[in-house]
Amino acid sequence: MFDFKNSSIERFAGRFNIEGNILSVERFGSGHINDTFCVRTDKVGGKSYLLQRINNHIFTDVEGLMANTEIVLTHLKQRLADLGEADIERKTLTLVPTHRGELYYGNTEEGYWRMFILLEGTRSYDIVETPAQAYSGGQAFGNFQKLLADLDASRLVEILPHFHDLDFRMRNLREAIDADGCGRVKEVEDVLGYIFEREEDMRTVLVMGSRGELPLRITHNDTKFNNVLLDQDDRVQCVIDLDTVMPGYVAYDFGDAIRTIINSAAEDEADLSKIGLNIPLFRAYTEGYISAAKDFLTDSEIDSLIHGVYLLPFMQGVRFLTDYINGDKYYKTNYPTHNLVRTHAQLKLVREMELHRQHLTSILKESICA
Ligand code: GN1
Ligand code: MG
Repeated sequence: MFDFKNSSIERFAGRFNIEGNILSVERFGSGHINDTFCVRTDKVGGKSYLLQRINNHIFTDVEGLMANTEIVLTHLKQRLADLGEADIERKTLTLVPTHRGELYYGNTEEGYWRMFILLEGTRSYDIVETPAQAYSGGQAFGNFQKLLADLDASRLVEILPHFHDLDFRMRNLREAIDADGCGRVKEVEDVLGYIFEREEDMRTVLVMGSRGELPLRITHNDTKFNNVLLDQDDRVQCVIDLDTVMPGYVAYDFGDAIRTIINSAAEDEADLSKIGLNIPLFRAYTEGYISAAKDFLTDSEIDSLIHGVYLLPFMQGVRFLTDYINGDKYYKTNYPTHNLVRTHAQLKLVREMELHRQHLTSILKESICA
């Protein structure tokens, strides 16, 4: 667990090329992997910054990760400039280099650190509140895919291979069960039964991909709604968290966004009765996404979107459960059964979706025809 004192965090912030003297450093955001801090300075009217400690147990190739981030940001800025957009600095993240001109600072003892400019006047939502916000989110991720469509994927390191490959995730789960390092398998037998029953149905996107029906595009791969910044009027400002930008199928990005948007409760809600589907938000996100992506999506990709919707909460449940069985080594947890509670919450969402399968499918069809 992270236990640096604020004074040492200030020391790391001081490695970067910031304007002014540091006034304060505070924890920021709700990510499960990296540690993020907001750094404010005494420069009047000056910028504030986000300092992040990269989780190098997960992102073992920090050099590759940061090279990817720079390639993606440079491409996004160039494409926005080509389109004649104003205010590009507020529409993409901007890295702040170290005093030595490097993209990150770090080593095995002190950890690995990077810095971005904080986009003032923006906010992210862990739970979506209005259809306007959901629509903006859909536009944001649709545009993101569109802007990256002409980036040569071979320039990017595949930073976490097989990230959304269900077969890989199921293999990890089976290995965790076989090892049963913490003796937790016994208490999760019911959940495992539910997962194995659905495994084959959930392979549809993989099957479509292996038949060559789905193009690999550069996708975001972590399209939780809180990875979009909206402005004060809930218009799209910027897509954040570029750590997992890699080749993938659009159904993965669509499904992961819907997973967080359609849920009327938090990702880790313990009271399962609170987990239901907010259908108007599903419709709004879908319309926003299709409005941005309809020019480039193929018919098969459109057909794949609904399968992504079931797959992503299912796969997230599998990932949380695997980590629970392994003794909570991957995700940050706030209490001992946190990963199990998260698992139940994700699988409840899948069950709700199964109940509303026809309704969701018809909304998708309507949005595409609109
Ligand atoms: C992690 O970093 P964060 O919290 O945005 C995870 C995602 C999961 C998400 C679940 C690199 O994302 O894949 O969907 O938690 N990122 C990684 O909330 O594993
Ligand atoms: Mg992330």
